[in-house]
Order: sequence, then C-alpha cells, then structure tokens
Amino acid sequence: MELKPIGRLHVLTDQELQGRFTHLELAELAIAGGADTIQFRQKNGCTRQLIETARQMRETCARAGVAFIVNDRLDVALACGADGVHLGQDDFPIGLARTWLGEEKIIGGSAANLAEALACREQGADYVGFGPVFPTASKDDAGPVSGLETLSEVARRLGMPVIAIGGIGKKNAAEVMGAGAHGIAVISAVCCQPDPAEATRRLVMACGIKQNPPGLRGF
Ligand code: TZP
Ligand code: MG
Repeated sequence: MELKPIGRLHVLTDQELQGRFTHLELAELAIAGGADTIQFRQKNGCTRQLIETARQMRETCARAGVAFIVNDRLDVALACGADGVHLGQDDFPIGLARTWLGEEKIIGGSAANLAEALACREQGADYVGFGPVFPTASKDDAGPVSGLETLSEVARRLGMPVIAIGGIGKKNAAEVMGAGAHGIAVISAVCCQPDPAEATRRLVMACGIKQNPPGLRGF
C-alpha cells in the first residue's frame, strides 16, 4: 500500500483526566499550538453525542488543515467524515475497517510489541501507534513499557510511520524522535497542562517538527 502523509504530533483529546476543557476546546487549543493531528478519544457516552462532537471537531480540524482521527469508533468516524480512525487490538479489525473507509482514509493501529506492529502493517494500517514507551497514568490497561530500544527496533523493522505513545512529554520527546519514531501521540502532556496551546507549542519545538503554512500542517 502507498504511504500516506501522517502527522507528527497527535493530540488525543480527553475529558476523563481533566474537566476544564471540552474535546472541541482541546482540539482548538492543540491546533493553535501547532498539532497536526487531533484524535478524538472518548471511551463512553451516547453515540449521537459522540457523532455531534466529532462533527464539530472535524469541521474545526478541516478549517485548519489538520488531520482528524476518531479513536475506537469506526461508526463515528464514518458518520462525521473523519480523516481516519485509530483502532486498538480489541477494536474493529483493521482490514475490515478498510473495506468501509476506502483506500484514501487513514487507519492507525495500536501495537505494544513487534508482532502486533507487524500484524497492523499486514492488515493495511497506515501507521502504528506504539507503546506505552514510558510509564503512563492515562490508560489503566496500558501494559508494560517498551522503552526506547524496542521502539527503535520496531521503527526500523516496520518501515512505515510509527507514532510513539505513553508517558511522552517535552522532556523526552526529542529522544523518542531520535529513536526513530515518525511522531508522537500525547494525552496528559497537552490535555492536563494549565495552558494546552502553550504545552503543544513546546512539544512541537521539543520534537523539532517543522511548521508548515496553515492548511499544510505537519507531515
Ligand atoms: N495508549 C498507550 S499509552 C496511552 C495510550 C492511549 C496513554 C497515553 O497518555 P499519556 O498521558 O500521553 O501518557
Ligand atoms: Mg481502542
């Protein structure tokens, strides 16, 4: 499969770890700070509300030229016309999601080890979200940390974009990129900071991500 442009700073929006900002507000703040991909991550709630929130976020992202990805929910991604979906090991199968979304849309798959990462590639994922690389308090069932060496090996062996996740912040973002990650995905390093836009800006700088003109963000 042809490689698609995949963003380098994926901000996962969260309303469980913090209550100050809505998903939409977090998306706006992260975009203002320079994020090139927003992932709507909401584990529960009524489907109609999820679709409505996703629709608003998609519009905001589209205006800014930022990729909009829905976590877990293929139905919500389809309903709002998202740019893609991110699927975990227990979610809708990647290959089947492809038949619904078509070739153009982005599909990301979660992997915690090399075997899972290779399986994501085999099934047609466009990128692999790999982690947790470091300890994280943001996901209860995150599993053991992989560390930078395994991240490095996975990035080398996979030959496709690997987005590192888990415990990543401005202090370790540079070494994660140095280990071969295409980009990073974060929750608390943006959503739980006093100023999410400023926190995003610092992550962009820490990762050494080049800022493109609006509408051509990231990648
Ligand atoms: N998948 C693996 S670790 C993780 C997810 C969703 C949580 C990442 O959150 P944080 O706050 O960036 O460590
Ligand atoms: Mg999932």
